[in-house]
Amino acid sequence: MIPIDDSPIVRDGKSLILAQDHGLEHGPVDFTDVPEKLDPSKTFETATHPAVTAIAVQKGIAEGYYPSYDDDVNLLLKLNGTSNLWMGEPNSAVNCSVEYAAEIGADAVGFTVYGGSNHEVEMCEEFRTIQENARAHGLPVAMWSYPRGQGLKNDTKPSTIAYATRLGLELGADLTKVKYPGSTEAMAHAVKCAGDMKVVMSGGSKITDHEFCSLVEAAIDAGAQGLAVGRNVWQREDPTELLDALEQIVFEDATADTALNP
Ligand code: FBP
Repeated sequence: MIPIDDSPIVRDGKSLILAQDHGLEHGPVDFTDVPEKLDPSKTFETATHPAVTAIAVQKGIAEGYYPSYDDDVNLLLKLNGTSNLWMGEPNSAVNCSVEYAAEIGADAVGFTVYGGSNHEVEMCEEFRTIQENARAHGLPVAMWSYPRGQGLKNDTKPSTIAYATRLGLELGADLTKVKYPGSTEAMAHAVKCAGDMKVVMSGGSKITDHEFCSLVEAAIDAGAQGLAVGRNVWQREDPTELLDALEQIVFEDATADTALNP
């Protein structure tokens, strides 16, 4: 097993993952205000910013666009995903194997688990296969740990997020991505529940630069090892300034105020 700290998706123990799987997860509606970003090469360009340690995309996007960026961008390939057209209990179809991810040059793989869903058992069993195959290929595994389902009305409750990080640790993820539970204290508890596994904060819908950087600062202060962000970066016309600030907050422990007003 290769320690995740030796993986290219980690720099100085931290990660800043740029996610763009929204066309599948949410549908093209996320691109309404930024139609030019429907072209995935724009997000691959953004991922060449030095702050970004990996881009997280689905197989079809990776096949088409990653070959032009494989020297400049690290690839975290999502191996399952679901669309907003699916109206059932949360579930996510496995749409790529670890073997194929390795073949197309992935540096890590990602997998969503909806703990608490009526499909939790099959998702955890699928995760087992992915995790063991990833170990065999020397690829780190990132879990999108998003407890949700008919019995879970609040998916950012502190106890739910603490359970989400613990689930990642116990199932063998190297890094687990969770939503921000609303306070530094709650995030610190969720990080503690994760043992030696890395925890990164999920982005959420777009807010102002200052609001977002303050949230990231709070998560880092709580011990999180970075973030996996989508809309808050690529929905900006030019995300360079925000990425400059995030680089300082994530990797240099700067505050949101100093990072945004250098
Ligand atoms: P955002 O930063 O835009 O929230 O993206 C992170 C992410 O995990 C994506 O990988 C995924 O498409 C999306 O959030 C899922 O969001 P939701 O909470 O609506 O399922």
